Amino acid sequence: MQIGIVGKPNVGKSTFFSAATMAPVEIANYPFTTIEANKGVGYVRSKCPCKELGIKCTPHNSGCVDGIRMIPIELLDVAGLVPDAWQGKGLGNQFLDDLRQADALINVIDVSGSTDIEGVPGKPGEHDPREDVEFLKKEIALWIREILKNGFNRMARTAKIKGTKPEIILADRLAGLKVTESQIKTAIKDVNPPEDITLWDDDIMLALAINIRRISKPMIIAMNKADIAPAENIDLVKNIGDISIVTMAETELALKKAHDMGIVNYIPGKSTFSVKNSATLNDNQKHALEYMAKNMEKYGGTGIQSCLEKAAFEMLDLITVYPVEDENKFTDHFGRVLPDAFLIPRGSTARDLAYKVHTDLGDKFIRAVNAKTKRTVGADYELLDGDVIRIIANR
Ligand SMILES: Nc1nc2c(ncn2[C@@H]2O[C@H](COP(=O)(O)OP(=O)(O)OP(=O)(O)O)[C@@H](O)[C@H]2O)c(=O)[nH]1
Ligand SMILES: [Mg+2]
Repeated sequence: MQIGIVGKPNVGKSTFFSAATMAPVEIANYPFTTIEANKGVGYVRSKCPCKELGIKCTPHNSGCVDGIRMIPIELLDVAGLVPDAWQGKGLGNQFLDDLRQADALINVIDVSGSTDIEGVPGKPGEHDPREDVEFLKKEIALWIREILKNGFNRMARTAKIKGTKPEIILADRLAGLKVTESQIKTAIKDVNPPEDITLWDDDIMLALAINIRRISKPMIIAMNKADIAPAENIDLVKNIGDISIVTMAETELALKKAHDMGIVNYIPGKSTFSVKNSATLNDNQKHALEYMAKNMEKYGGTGIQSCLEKAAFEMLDLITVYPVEDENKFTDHFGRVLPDAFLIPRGSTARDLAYKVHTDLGDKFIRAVNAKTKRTVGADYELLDGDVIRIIANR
């Protein structure tokens, strides 16, 4: 699973990325600081079955702190996008190509309105943050439309003669974009275009592109720089009706660094932190920490952790499952207890999980055992959040 961090330049995408992954990346108050995409790993939290099962886990692909699993999720920080990027403006559409593999998008916006549509700094309240939301959706849709249109006319004529289904033609255009045929089918149904696909014009293609993006790359809005935002700006963006969350990426990054330096105790996702030894701090540090504490109280935290979790568990509707080799000891081959936590879409089956562990395990699947209940389940068993599963396959 990969989440793309997108938005206009200078809104705090790299700050968000760095705070979530703790990877050192370039951050600066001017547009186009990031040119090459940054790839890294962030974490989402989910209750580990160790407590409920009364066992001590030895995590391998993830971490477990006090019965809370920290499960890895891939993040991608791309270059800023300006209006008409799809036609090559700004850094152009190269970075749009970086987003091909993304399963969901976090649109980081400057809710303070202190940067214009191209990311040039100004004062809070000068720019309408709703524009940051609308232009981005349009740019991505226009980019998808260009991909759809490439070679479409010729294919449409052949398809008309052969009677090929339109979703097959479109899926072929969008190969490599992580869009499924069934998602395209849903998008076509929503647009309801003429049956004769040779009649599909630019407007129809745009409507299809908008729907394909909405279905295949759902988007959450991170209302960043909330610490300096006029209160009414947050309401304006909320009123658009999209899934959104208030964020303060700079605060999250500062707190994580202060935690690593032993200045504060801060657990990501919490709405408070504690100062370890205030006697050692200078006045500037004290003021900065007080300012951060006040903003966090106002918004219930920095929003970074919640944003990732909303994206994973609400937008993508992922659940967590734990494959094991021994259903009695809950261990893998090496005796590690509940080693791996996998994020998988709700509705996935035991066989889907087998394929996720290893192609061979999927191909040679015989049956599975629900390790919590010790019941045997079949290939079509629909996994539940927190399931511990042993897969039995042919050797
Ligand atoms: N006040 C405030 N400033 C922030 C916040 N997050 C980031 N910034 C500042 O915004 C500026 C831009 O941050 P970046 O992370 O480089 O932004 P970006 O979106 O990656 O920019 P490009 O790579 O140029 O597209 C920097 O000066 C950050 O310190 C925040 O939550 N609050
Ligand atoms: Mg950047």
